[in-house]
Amino acid sequence: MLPSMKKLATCTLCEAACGIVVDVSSQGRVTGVRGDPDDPASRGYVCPKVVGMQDIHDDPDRVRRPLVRDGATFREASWDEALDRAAKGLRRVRDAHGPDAIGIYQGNPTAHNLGLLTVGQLVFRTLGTKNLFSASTADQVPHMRAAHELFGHVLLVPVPDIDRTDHWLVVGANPLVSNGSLMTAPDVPERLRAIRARGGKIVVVDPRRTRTAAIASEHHFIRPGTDAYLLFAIVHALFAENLVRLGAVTAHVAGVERVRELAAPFTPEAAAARCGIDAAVIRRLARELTAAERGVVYARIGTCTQEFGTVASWLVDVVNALTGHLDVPGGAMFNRPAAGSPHTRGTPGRGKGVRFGRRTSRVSGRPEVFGELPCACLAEEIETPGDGQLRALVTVAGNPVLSTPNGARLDRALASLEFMVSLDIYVNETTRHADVILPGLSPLEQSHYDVALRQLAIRNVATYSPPTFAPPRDRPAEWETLLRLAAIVAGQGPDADIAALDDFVVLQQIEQATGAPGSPVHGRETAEIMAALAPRRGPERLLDLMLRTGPYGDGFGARPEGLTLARLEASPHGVDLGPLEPRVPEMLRTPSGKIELAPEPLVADVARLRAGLDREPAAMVLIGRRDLRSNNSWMHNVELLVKDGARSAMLLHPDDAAALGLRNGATARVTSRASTVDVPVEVTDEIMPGVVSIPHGWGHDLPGVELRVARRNAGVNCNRLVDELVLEPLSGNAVLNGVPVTIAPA
Ligand SMILES: Nc1nc2c(c(=O)[nH]1)N[C@H]1C(S)=C(S)[C@@H](COP(=O)(O)OP(=O)(O)OC[C@H]3O[C@@H](n4cnc5c(=O)[nH]c(N)nc54)[C@H](O)[C@@H]3O)O[C@H]1N2
Ligand SMILES: Nc1nc2c(c(=O)[nH]1)N[C@H]1C(S)=C(S)[C@@H](COP(=O)(O)OP(=O)(O)OC[C@H]3O[C@@H](n4cnc5c(=O)[nH]c(N)nc54)[C@H](O)[C@@H]3O)O[C@H]1N2
Ligand code: SF4
Ligand SMILES: [Mo]
Repeated sequence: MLPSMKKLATCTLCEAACGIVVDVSSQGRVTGVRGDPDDPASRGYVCPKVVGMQDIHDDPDRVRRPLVRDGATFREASWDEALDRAAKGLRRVRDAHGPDAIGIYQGNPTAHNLGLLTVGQLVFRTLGTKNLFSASTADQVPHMRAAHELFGHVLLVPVPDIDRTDHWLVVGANPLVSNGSLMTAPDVPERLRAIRARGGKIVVVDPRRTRTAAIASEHHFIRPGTDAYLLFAIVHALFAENLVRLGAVTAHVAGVERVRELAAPFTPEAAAARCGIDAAVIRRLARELTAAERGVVYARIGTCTQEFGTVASWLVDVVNALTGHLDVPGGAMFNRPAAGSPHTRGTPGRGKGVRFGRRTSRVSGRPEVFGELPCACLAEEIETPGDGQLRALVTVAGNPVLSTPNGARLDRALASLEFMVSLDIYVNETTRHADVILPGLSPLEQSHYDVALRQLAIRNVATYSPPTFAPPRDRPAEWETLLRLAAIVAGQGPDADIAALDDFVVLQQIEQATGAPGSPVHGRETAEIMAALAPRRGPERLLDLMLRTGPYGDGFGARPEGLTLARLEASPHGVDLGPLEPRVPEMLRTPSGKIELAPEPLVADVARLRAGLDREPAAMVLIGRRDLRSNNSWMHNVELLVKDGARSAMLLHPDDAAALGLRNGATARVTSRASTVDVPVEVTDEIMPGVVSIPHGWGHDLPGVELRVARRNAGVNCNRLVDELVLEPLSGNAVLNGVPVTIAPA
């Protein structure tokens, strides 16, 4: 008998990427999952969701064999049969209607999956469709758009240096519960405690008194959707009171005068009337920010998934710049990711820029952003007949029926598709519509390096985790499944040479590196680099290439002390590459080589914001929320996390409850432009009057959903209420927060 073992891994369930120790019994079963005290970033911390790593692995409902549709239900099939059917279905649609008749929707776990993020992304391109959708347009695209305009690259989203700040203004985020977002910061509780312990201040601006607000020095209610007014008023006050200081970045900023002009109408008094925060408080927030030696503003979902999301995200960066907190310790800083990034390659300090809206969506003419169309347009693109209609869909690690606006409409639209393939590990609200489900692996059967989220970490850390368990022989990794699927779609038989395709994928990347003037391997022989990467394959080979050509890499011999995947393997707890360091101007990729504080497309949207100043706000609006023991839509099948039932009640202020005649526990009927839902009410003064909150990700009671635990605690899908027709114009992002609703007793 084998002895029991402890295996090091990374929790892939949220952005924090905590290091974990998995206890494995002699029978090969997981007996426990705990924090790894020697992980340089997470230092032993884990949150309650970590049980999901074990539970999902063991979950009897998890899809382990391919499923193919058989009338109204699914039956298990061999990989050969399922792949053949998937490929035939996609080919049929492509041959009849062209490659753009196939859509791809990628969900959030893609960002936590090494295979999907590396090989996967390159394979999707081979399907040749321009109809790409993802959860990003229900999430962070406004931040990316702003970062792109100001700093020249989508991944140059500044990260709050919370380990060194003494003044943290948190707007529309609840990091104590979400564990941080666009801010890879495991163990938020301890990091927040440390700010307070060193005499620092935390100020939270949120329509709800969240857990983060509760431990903050100060909390202000804000009317949903009005963050841009607050932030502009702070800018106004900074100029009016002569408090602007650009500090370290002074020589590199363009557009300051333009920002001053733009801020003119947004006096603290005018903003106060819209956002509900006193003018005197707004002025004080401005003064305190500039006075703080190490201060930073940080905003997330509440500020970006709303009507003025891109402008608000931009203004966060503007306030950080104007208060001298950009690119300095304790302020808003830029990561230097070990696995490389376009902003660690190419010509330092200057870039080409990207054009937006090179094409628009077919039905409602929404501009593309970063090559994608808004996920809110998915249903109309499927439903609307005509040239270019979407007739097939591939979903990858996504559950848009619960996650994207007007879920009920999308649900109907998916049912009307000619063909659908889902790469997923559950039969859920979305994948139940598929003709073929190709299962991925359990989180403990996959290796991990967080190619995406380490780019936004509050500390430069590089960690590689091998799989805890080798997947069963008959279960390929998702990148292999994708390569095979793409090969068969392209016309190769079921015995397509996956190894050759994998070689082809990496060769292209090597050629890019050897051809790039700034690269440490510039001018070297492709074959030499290829040989140095042997015998690795798939994601590991691409990762090794990225690490070795990255800013700390060994450059394949150019810097022998540098980082390689082998070195990470020899340091299983992770390699600490130190705190964030100032990077302006070297990281800038704007065509001007400046920080563009007043970029034209954002400036143009200020007129819309101004017009909003005089608008009568809706009497009642809906916002979302997150819960510590829930993760978007897909962890409600974990018994330990839902044992007290669904937590999707609607929070309602006592004054509103009294006016509406609704008592705690009563059922309310909530109506929006999109739909009507009935939802239980929780009366609480933690929510501001005129605002209700329902979390997303619930609503598991649809027919055909094979999630036994989740079905028992189905909850309500708040995205049935979210309007798919109202999008933030600059980013195409869904407006998830601030949705006008009317409420009555059910
Ligand atoms: N109203 C409202 N709506 C929201 C939000 C909100 O705040 N309010 N938040 C938005 C945000 S920020 C996000 S990120 C989106 C999330 O939107 P989605 O990404 O569409 O939804 P998830 O719930 O994350 O679904 C993840 C899916 O991936 C599957 N999965 C998990 N692991 C793997 C794997 O390794 N491989 C494969 N192939 N599949 C896997 C799960 O079974 C599940 O089907 O929701 C958005 N929707
Ligand atoms: N436990 C848990 N952790 C998660 C997730 C999860 O589902 N559960 N999801 C993960 C994902 S995909 C993401 S993107 C991150 C998100 O991370 P966060 O953004 O930190 O998460 P939220 O809890 O959605 O916080 C948004 C806050 O904005 C507030 N809000 C709503 N509207 C407005 C507004 O108009 N203005 C302002 N100022 N505030 C507003 C809400 O009340 C809420 O407190 O969390 C990640 N971590
Ligand atoms: S915070 Fe929780 S869910 Fe997120 S990585 Fe850490 S343990 Fe996993
Ligand atoms: Mo997200």
